[in-house]
Amino acid sequence: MTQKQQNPLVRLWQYTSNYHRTIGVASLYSILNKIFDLAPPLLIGMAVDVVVEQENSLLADWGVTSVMTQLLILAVLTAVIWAGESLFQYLYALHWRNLAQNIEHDIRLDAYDHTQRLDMAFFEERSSGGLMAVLNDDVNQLERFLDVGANEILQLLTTIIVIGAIFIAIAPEIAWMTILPMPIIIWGSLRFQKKLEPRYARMREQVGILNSQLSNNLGGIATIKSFTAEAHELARVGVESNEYRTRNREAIALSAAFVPLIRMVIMVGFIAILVAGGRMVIMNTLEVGAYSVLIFMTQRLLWPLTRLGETLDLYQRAMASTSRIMELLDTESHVNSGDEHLPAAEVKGEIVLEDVMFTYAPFAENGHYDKLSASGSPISYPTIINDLSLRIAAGQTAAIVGSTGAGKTTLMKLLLRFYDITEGHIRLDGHNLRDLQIDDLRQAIGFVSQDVFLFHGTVQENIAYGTFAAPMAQIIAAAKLAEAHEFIMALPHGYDTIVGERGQKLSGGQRQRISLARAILKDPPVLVLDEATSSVDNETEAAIQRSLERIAVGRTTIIIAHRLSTVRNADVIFVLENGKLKENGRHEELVAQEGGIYAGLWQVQTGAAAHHAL
Ligand code: DGT
Ligand code: MG
Repeated sequence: MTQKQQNPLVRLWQYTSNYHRTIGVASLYSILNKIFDLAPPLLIGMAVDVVVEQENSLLADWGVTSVMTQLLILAVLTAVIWAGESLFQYLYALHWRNLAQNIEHDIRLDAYDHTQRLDMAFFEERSSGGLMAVLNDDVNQLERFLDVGANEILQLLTTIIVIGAIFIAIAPEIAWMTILPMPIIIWGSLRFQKKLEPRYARMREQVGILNSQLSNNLGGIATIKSFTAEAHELARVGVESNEYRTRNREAIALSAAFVPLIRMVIMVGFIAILVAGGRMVIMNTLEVGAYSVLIFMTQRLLWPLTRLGETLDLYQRAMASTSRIMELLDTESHVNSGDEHLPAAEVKGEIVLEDVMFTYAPFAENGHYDKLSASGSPISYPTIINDLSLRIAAGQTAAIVGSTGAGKTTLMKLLLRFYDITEGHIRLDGHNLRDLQIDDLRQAIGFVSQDVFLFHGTVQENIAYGTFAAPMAQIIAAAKLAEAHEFIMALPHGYDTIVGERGQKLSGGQRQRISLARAILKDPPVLVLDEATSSVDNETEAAIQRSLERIAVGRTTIIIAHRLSTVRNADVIFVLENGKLKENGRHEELVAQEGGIYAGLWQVQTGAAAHHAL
């Protein structure tokens, strides 16, 4: 909590503790480059001094009387200074840019890894577009700042200090004329930036909205096409894009005025020096050479100061980005791993639920979700699993049936600890799930999800996902058991066929079989099949059924299915209704129950009910 309120710059500094040395070195190069960069006006001053004063010049005072030698010294000095400037420019660019890349890389990996370990509930609350904006745009923003912004701030400070010092040394009487506008400019820039900041914030917010809309639309492209909603979607994107343009325009109106205004303020200082300095030269209280230095130096102030707005902007954005990245890194999971180690090889597979209650509550930063709505009325989140107790013995094949929305998938998500139950206990081989190391638990369970997700890549890579190093022979064996081998061989490149994003080049049933093969290859002690054969034809399903009987040997298998023919051979069937366990037993027992839910479903599915109705 306290960390969140911390200054983002401080957070960034702490975060980059590995790089403090490099930052120091890079800063030194930036400062040295600037000092060398500011030397040429001094050289011009000295050159004027040499040609005007000749034998009475400054260099002559130092013992070099010959004008030609004086010029030669200036030439050598110039060469050295320019070479130094170039060298340090190369070095600071090299250091800052590599630093930016390294820090960007670290933060990106850190933020991604932290994010992928956050609770499932977190992802329900946040749009993937919004998370992408942090993981991508904000990380890049930070890189841009480190790449150029940090250097510019350092060099600007160096410029102001060096020029101030030179002015005070050369002509203290009029130095204030240039120095005086400086605080005004900096104060003005900060004010300007403050005004600009909310406009930029509104602009960035709109970018996020626009991004999520675009990615959502691309994801739902088939729906858009089938409803011929292209014009509708274009209009919706148009509205958001137009809003973005408007917000940008508001920011531009202000930001475009910045450089012209700064120039006007500097102009005042410049004219003052021009006139007052010129008067001093005429009155012989100022050398011509010194006068030239003052004039040229004032010029040198202009450019970095006009960039002040941009630099501050870069800084502001980087800090806002840092805040968002740090906020993400500060987000804590509530589903945390236990300590008990239980290797998958030692799991027998007994699953026991005792009085389990569960509610999907929104993800809350502090672990306390809103119990009151904005208007103050209590929010009640529906109970999804209601006082459920059941036992699946090790090695059994259990089935869970029930109407849609009954909580079957939810139960499996609880088994995987995607969410934590609100009351009761779930045990695997007698271990409370909360006590187990989460990776151990998930490694022990093979989960074929209801919504299959395939990664962009080859069929082979998708089957080997999670096992990764599996030999080809095992991959093929798993594919054969999942009735996938045949269709895979018929694909243009067999196992090397690219499945496309989310596996869109395959049919629904093909995707299901690949995800089944993936779970078979994992060879887990507990196998969960959530509607794993809902999209395949009856014949293929029967074939998979036969393989499953072999696969189910020696492991606990949980099958969720609407098609009851799939589950009739299960050792035990649980009938779930609104999160409550209504019936349980073997198929024959349940069918025999007069007026039972299962018996009713069975009748509907086998067509017996149709006859009754007639
Ligand atoms: P199905 O697959 O249609 O046969 O239905 P089930 O039995 O698998 O239902 P399930 O467990 O997916 O959903 C039960 C209830 O929980 C339903 O009212 C929707 C809600 N629900 C499911 N998944 C989530 C989730 O991820 N977040 C929230 N907030 N609610 C969810
Ligand atoms: Mg489900």
